[in-house]
Amino acid sequence: MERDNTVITFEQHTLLQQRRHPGASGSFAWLLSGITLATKIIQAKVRRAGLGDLLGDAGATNVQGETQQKLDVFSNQVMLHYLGLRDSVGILASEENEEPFFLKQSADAKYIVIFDPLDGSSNIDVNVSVGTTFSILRRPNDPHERDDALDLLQPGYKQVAAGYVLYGSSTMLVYSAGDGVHGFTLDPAVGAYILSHENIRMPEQGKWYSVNEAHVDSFPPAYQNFIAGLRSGKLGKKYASRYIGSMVADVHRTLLKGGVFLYPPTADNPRGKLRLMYEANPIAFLMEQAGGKALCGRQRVLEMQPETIHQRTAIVCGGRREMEFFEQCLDEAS
Ligand code: AHM
Ligand code: MG
Repeated sequence: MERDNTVITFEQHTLLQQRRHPGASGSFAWLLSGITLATKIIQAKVRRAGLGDLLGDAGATNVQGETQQKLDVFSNQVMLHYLGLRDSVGILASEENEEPFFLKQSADAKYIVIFDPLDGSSNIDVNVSVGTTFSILRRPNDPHERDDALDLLQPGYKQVAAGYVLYGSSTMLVYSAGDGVHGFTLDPAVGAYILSHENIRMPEQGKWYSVNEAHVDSFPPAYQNFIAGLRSGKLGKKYASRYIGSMVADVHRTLLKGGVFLYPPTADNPRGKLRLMYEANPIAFLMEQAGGKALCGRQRVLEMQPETIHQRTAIVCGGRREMEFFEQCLDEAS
């Protein structure tokens, strides 16, 4: 068969990557198939969001005190179900559940998956893009060496793999297992995620910053100066703003087109709004793998030691030039 006519599916791609790791059992690829299956089911539901009785809140609040949308509840159940069926998944944790699920203790159950099943779901009612984020960690193979709580609370640099699925004008899975960032677009005719963006590299400099500017008065001075500097042309061009308010969509644009995405500390959220373990960590992992950076103040997001699974963090992530300028603003404000 001619190379030009072939397509590479996500499954083929991960199996090829696995072959580079001697001794890989295939259980990791099987785990990933739980994510692809669950997100295909979620996207099918999201695509029908204006039909039937899928819109609106489910009449409950989640652990963050936020109203749960019907699609949040559905997406969470789907992720828990299909990942829970994988023998290699020992622990699952979700934005929608206060406590993690400690599922299995067998030697095979060596992975932890932490996810936000439907980030940005308050946007669903107005047909704006939403996404699923996930972070995969490893626990010791030997059940006697395990400590469930400690195994769960690992810093982001220990992620084995991470990614997101964006339910946008097309459905796209963006993923890294530490060998670069690769994007797969769901071909609805085939029902498979097809490699469409191999080895994504962030532009060193973009032209947009992405932040909820309504809170700018309560940002710390370094963040205020950073945004003012981008707007006034300190990096050689005057930046424009783009903010959807749906993290996966804002990050996806930043990853492909460059620029910077940030959610600084604010008066309402002094530690930032986004959740470290299932929002900031997957994003930071992808940004770094694509040649960018992700910081919480001066600290690398991936080096932050989590204290709880639902802890929040501030984040600034983007291309090399913008991030250098952010660090300069931190120096000048101190
Ligand atoms: P969610 O997990 O409740 O959906 O909230 C997270 C969302 C992100 O997608 C987005 O970046 C952020 O909240 C937007 O917050 P704000 O409306 O304060 O700008
Ligand atoms: Mg979320």
